[in-house]
Amino acid sequence: VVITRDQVDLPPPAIDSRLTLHPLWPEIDRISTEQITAAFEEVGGEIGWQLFAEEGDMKMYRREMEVDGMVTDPLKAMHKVRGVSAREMCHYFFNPRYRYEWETTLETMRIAEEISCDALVCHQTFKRIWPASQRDALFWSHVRAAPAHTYAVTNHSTTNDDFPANTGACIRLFVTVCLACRSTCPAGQRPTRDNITTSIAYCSTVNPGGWAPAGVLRAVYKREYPKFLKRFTQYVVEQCRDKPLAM
Ligand code: 16C
Repeated sequence: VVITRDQVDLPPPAIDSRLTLHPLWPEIDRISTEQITAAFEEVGGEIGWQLFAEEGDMKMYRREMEVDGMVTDPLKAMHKVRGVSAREMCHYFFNPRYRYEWETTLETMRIAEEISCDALVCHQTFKRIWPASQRDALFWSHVRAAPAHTYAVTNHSTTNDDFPANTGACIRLFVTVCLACRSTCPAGQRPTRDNITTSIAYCSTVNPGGWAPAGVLRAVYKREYPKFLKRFTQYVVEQCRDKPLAM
């Protein structure tokens, strides 16, 4: 078996011990656990989820919410992708090396801290949405395995003295994102590229951190979230096509 460079840094099956020694670990562990549990909860039971985009297996829901007059609508998306594993999906979402290839809202990205092979702190600036000010974000990102062929990435805003908020042209936004993926294949069969299906639950809450016109903001996310999920899943399918399946 030839191990390619792409596969050596796949999400680990167990938490890296360097992460458990880091001051952020209690928060990273608590929020990741909460987010992964919530990601797989059905939208049907909860009141207020409105379907706003649907295409093939992809369904996107939002709940209208405002905090201090700012739109902070939580988003929840469900999708199904064939031919790739949960671990592969999370590898491409977590690893900053691939980010410019699928993330279209990005202007710049810097790694503020490499905590462990499964956690880092990332600073990003985004394309400006007229007429609002440009935004940036500083968030930890953690990838982990969970029972039942599940992998998940959680991103959550944090602080770092080297990346102070609201000092330059950008307003700092706050984000909590979880991409949770679960792979299945027909009972009694060994998973292969031809029989594997991965269910995706993507949850995102963005607080714009300062004034942004509500109408523009809702119009932008209604366009950008479906674009992101379609583009990202398609990107992973293409990246994996000729590689051995990584479970
Ligand atoms: O989860 C996603 N990406 C991850 C890796 O980058 C990470 C990023 C989270 C940040 C999400 C906030 C994005 C704000 C973008 C604002 C500029 C968009 C300009 C586009 C116009 C060409 O977890 C995938 C994220 C997909 C993002 C979809 C867009 C959501 C917009 C939400 C409203 C932001 C308010 C900005 C106030 C002006």
